[in-house]
Amino acid sequence: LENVLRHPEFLEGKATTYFIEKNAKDLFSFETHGSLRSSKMLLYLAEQVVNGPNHPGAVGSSPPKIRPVIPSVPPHLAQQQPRQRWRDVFLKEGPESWSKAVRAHQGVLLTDTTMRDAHQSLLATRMRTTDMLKVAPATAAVLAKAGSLEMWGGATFDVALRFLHECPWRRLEKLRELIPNVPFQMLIRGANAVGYTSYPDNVVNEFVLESRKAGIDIFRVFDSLNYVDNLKFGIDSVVKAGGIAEATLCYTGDLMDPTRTKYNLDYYLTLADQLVDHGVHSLAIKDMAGLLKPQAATMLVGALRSRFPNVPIHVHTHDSAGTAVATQLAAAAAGADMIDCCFDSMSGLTSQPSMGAIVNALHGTKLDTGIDPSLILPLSTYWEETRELYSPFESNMKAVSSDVYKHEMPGGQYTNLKFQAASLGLGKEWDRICTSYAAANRALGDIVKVTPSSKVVGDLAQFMVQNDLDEFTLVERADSLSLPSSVVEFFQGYLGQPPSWPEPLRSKVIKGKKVIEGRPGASMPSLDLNTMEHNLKDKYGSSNITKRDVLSSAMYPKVFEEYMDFSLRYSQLIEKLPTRAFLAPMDEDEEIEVELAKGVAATLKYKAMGELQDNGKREVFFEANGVPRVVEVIDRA
Ligand code: BTN
Ligand code: 3PY
Ligand code: ZN
Repeated sequence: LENVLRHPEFLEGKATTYFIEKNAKDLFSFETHGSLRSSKMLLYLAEQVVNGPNHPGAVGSSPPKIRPVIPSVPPHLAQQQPRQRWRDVFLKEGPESWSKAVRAHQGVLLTDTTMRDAHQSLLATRMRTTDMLKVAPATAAVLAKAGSLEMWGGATFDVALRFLHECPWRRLEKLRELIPNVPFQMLIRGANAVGYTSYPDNVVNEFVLESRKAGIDIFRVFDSLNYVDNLKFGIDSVVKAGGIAEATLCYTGDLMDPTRTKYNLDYYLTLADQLVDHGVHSLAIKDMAGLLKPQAATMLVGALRSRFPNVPIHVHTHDSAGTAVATQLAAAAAGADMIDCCFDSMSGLTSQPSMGAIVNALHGTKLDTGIDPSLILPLSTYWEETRELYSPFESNMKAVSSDVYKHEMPGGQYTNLKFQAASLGLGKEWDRICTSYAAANRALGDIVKVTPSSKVVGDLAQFMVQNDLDEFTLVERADSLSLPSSVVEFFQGYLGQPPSWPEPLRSKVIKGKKVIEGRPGASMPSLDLNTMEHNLKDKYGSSNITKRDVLSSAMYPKVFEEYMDFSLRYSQLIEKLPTRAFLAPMDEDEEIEVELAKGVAATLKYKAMGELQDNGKREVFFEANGVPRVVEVIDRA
């Protein structure tokens, strides 16, 4: 207390909400021996015991008490120098040489999506950094010859901050330390960066530059409407930052269906022409919903291969209807250089195809992936056991479904929307929502559906079910409806320009409203990141805010603020809690180990909870390294 009273900020009357947190190092010696931070961690555990878990979307069963077996680094690989081929070529010779080397390589290169799209598509994006770090050394060894690891971007950025209460940048930095040899790849929503709306150009440019500095090598740049001006802007941003610019064609519709003329071969080739002319290091086909049938992959990859002999082609798909392994094998046979898959136990359903299936299928052929098939299983077992811990976020999807050809919902959106619908009381209406999703898509002019345009379609679909509308009554009554804001903003042009606008619906919706022509970022004023940094430092203390935090805040102001409040209240150590203890209240006498600092571990045991006191609080009893500790928390029941 004396330290507080003598502190200059306190004496000047400047001590506000965050005074203690900001100045903890001066006021207490706690930070050095970690006991303040471990008290904060106990507070988190105690609150969870008294008031139950607080994890929105956790509707499945409680996580079991298991400790996944961490795969060891195979000894024969541990003795070798880390194989650095693909990352080395890029780092030493630049992105153009990387493109040439990839084209010259005979086998097909794998991208492992386990740490990004697989858990985004199966587990509501909830995989925590700690569970990735445990398997990182073995991954670096086993996947040393892989083309890349997709381990960042998409929804992971938002979900890490919002629900996992951890810093996405730190995830990237730590994984980079442990996996220096394999190229890291991120998914970036072009002008929407890793958010749901358009951001000022300077925010996207700074974000890409920082991502590059933090360790991203390959940037898969897409636009949710395949809008070429947004794509070109994103590509320029990556090229300026010195990264590998992988321009993306989002795949929708059905190339094999001659009646669907909007997204035909000519559409994709024309788009690819514009991107390749602009200058790209790689071309991706992004099949976010799993609609790319094997024959369509043969046709599309084949056509792109002969048109662009020097550009690497990279294919991404989902297994929603069950075709994904076949699609990737067809893509590889037609000349794709890189194909996406993930560890077997995280594959299938709305996720990517199985690595084990692909590696074994191609083993010994001229398209051999270079990955040793016998080394995949220990990692797959690790992910299988780890996945168990995330049982609260499993959807109850038991099998693939060719229904996806009707609704065309992206894999990552399927389970998410199902949960959203349930929380709006529309759980029993899921079939209607799927039908309505298809109708909403037609009403919006048959657009590419991927974040954020997929959210527009999903919001409209739910609105149509709630208001008992079909695509015809929607248009008829559009003047008088209060449509979801995402839908209105889409029509105003805030996401950019689709190939065509549906009329008369658009005119009815935008009547009297501001309309954006062309690329939204072009007319947005820059965000003053320096002032933002200054303000954040003022609020949270200068040692607590980095340039990367400023970018998190620029994209997600409120989420970032909540993340900071959470970490100041409970400390950043929460990200080191074992996943079961993070997600569910500890049982009596359950013991966990947490690494407080490098080489310093604490053993925490929950003992008991006291009676409800008159002040509405309860005491919660723990042992920390055998020493009794008591934490008081408010009982909110
Ligand atoms: C896609 O568009 O391809 C995937 C959709 C991803 C949806 C993510 S999951 C978490 C977040 N919440 C949403 O409503 N959408 C995103
Ligand atoms: C995302 O944007 O998060 C996606 O996964 C798109 O498919
Ligand atoms: Zn995907």
